[in-house]
Amino acid sequence: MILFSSPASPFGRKIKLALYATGMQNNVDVRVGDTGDPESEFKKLNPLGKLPTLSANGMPLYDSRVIMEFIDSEAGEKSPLFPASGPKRFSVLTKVALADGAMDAAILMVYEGRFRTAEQRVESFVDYQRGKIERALVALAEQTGSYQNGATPDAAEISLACLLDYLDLRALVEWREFAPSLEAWITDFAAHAAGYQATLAPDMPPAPWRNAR
Ligand SMILES: N[C@@H](CCC(=O)N[C@@H](CS)C(=O)NCC(=O)O)C(=O)O
Repeated sequence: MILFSSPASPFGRKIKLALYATGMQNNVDVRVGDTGDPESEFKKLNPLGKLPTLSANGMPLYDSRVIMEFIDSEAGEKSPLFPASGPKRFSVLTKVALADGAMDAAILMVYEGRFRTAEQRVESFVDYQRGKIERALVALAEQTGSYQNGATPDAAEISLACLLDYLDLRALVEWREFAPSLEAWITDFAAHAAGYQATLAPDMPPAPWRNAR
């Protein structure tokens, strides 16, 4: 299997952490996809040109939620990613949608700076996206208890960790203001979730739970 991602992609990191959580991290060849290059190999697999994209024995899979489902099904009954059925399953799926939606808003804030000049910047658009992130953080903190030390993370916990670290990487929103309880949570997550340090983006700002790189 080939995973196209990029070192800073929070959605790509979800997949990397899911591979660790299921013990499948060595089954995948991770390659860098360049979203800015029209000729980048992964765009032949994913016409949307988005990362992550997985080639599973030739079958293209995207987006990150579909790939998470694929990893879950490959891992079989022992997969920690999604409860099999019932309210617990839909609770995890909805938390994933919430954290992923905040990451989408964060990416749009980054792209506002990347694709528009300073004169073209639309502040109301940036504020609109920031509002989504801030509300999501409050809700995620309300919904998230302590991380179960030693337990492998589920898909919702993986998305939440990727969101918090991406907000720090791009310095988009000071999440500790809106979700102070998540600082203890991510400290526990970082200490116990396999692959946490190995999958951090380069150039992450320091935090007590991150090893210096
Ligand atoms: N809903 C998608 C979002 C993926 C996404 O936005 N990825 C970013 C990189 S982190 C990307 O590929 N951006 C390029 C683009 O939007 O064209 C998923 O869950 O995989």
